[in-house]
Amino acid sequence: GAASALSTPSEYHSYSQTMAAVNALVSRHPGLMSSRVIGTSYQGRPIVAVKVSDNVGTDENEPEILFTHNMHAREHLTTEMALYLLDEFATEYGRDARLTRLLDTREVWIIPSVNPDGKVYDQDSGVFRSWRKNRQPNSGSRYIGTDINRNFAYRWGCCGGSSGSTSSATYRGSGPESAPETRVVTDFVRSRVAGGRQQVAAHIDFHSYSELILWPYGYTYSDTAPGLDQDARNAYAAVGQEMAASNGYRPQQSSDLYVTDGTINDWMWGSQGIWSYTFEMYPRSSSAGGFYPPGSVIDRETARNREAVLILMDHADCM
Ligand code: ING
Ligand code: ZN
Repeated sequence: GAASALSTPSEYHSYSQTMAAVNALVSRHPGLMSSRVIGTSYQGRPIVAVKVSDNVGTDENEPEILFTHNMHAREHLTTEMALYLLDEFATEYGRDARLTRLLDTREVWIIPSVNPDGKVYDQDSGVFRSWRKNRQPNSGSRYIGTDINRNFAYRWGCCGGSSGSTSSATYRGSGPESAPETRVVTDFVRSRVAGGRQQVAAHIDFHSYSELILWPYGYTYSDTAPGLDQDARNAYAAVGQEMAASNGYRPQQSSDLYVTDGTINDWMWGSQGIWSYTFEMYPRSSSAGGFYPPGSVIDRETARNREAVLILMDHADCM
């Protein structure tokens, strides 16, 4: 029945368990992984980025690939995706020839939780609350929170799919980058510019659910948007379809799903020139558990994206 398709909070790593698992992996693999606190959430929790590469202590002037997770509080499978990738890189480096080559020639950044306050609020009271936003109060309102994925500064609030109402789950915030968590991500990405060049070539923002691969722009249906000419559209679609062939997700431009402004994908592409995808993970529909599928699917549904991640890492040298 429907109840058996749902999970309990303890079936997923909590925020503190996630950080403990990350720290354990990093300390066991000091030549391959290092972590740094790139900023803090509204409530003061550390937001951590883990770098994975050979010679991890050196900025080697290799193409960089960024993976962001758990921007939306209730999308706990995406945090598990970060732990899966870290564990896979730690285990398979030096064993799997392709993965080893990719880590030797690229630098990977993983941010396991962009929204730690939201994750804690959703998970740590013993019952899931289906929370999406961060936990930042809004002045003059009793409603809490900004949708971080409507708070980015490229065409913020221009066009639709975000709300100006603090009670909405897609509240865009009082201004672009008004959420500290948005700012932590954008400051980090801007910090990767060296010699006038953005070193991050490619990015996936992991969400759930629907089993989709999305790419910019979200804010417009137009074929003639700045920065998105026909060649770029074709390249987005080609790599999107290649990744989708490996995981069975459905690939499409994000505005083909629905118009959204202020998303991370539009900012990454429109303002930084970074090839930026959203993965909407398992399940395909709410009947299989929605945001809270049973913990028994975690191994399968994270490993399902291994190939797609390696495909994007492979392409990053010509993006
Ligand atoms: N979905 C994404 C959202 O932020 C999305 C879908 C991402 C649409 C990027 C457009 C661009 O609404 C979830 N589940 O959060
Ligand atoms: Zn989401």
